[in-house]
Amino acid sequence: MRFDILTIFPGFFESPLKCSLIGKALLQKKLSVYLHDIRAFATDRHKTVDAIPYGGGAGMVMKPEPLVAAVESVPRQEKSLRILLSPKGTLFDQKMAKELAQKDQLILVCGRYEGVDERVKELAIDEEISIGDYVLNGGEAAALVIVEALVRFIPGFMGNEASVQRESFEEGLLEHPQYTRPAEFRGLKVPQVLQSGHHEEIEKWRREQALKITQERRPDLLKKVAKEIKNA
Ligand code: 6GU
Repeated sequence: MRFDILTIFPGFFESPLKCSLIGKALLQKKLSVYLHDIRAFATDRHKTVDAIPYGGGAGMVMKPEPLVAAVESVPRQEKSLRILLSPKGTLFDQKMAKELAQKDQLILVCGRYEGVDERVKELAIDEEISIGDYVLNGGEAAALVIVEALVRFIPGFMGNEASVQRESFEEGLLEHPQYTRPAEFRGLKVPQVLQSGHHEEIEKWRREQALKITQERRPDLLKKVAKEIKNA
């Protein structure tokens, strides 16, 4: 899978892309990430990428010319999608991650300032995506979130394929509690059932715990699962 990230802060991505499983996958060429500096596509002396909004108001708006030129400079693969990261976008979730992971290439455009000129969306963007109901200074952190959520679907990325399926949200529920050794730590014991070796009982306990924590913290997810079952 190939990611092209368009940003005015390419340096933002350097360290996170070097670390951990993503860094390893990049070295192994299971994944490629190309960074594109939007400012390099500004044509004036000052390399201007933003300007004041028509109609007035606070903040700056990203100008259309450098942004559209930057998107158009990216070579396209067969199954490719151009995404604008913005707090006004469709909410990103695990279902969307799974769908986007089927693409060959994602072109991630990091919005900055108070927004981007609306015409950019018509000319050079297929989808607008938000990662949650809060405001970030720009789409850079959101682009990293999307890369990290998607690479987990690349075959061989995780090393342990089963864990992709089992984890939170894959079944629409939050994950059950986990324990490792020692069996007792500062007087706190690992639940007996997990030490029993009784696989059916362990599965039953985990299912109950997942339902309990989901009911407590995310009752909205339980409603979503119920609806999916009804519609199946
Ligand atoms: Cl994608 N961008 C910005 N600026 N803020 C956000 C966001 C994106 N998603 C949630 N908040």
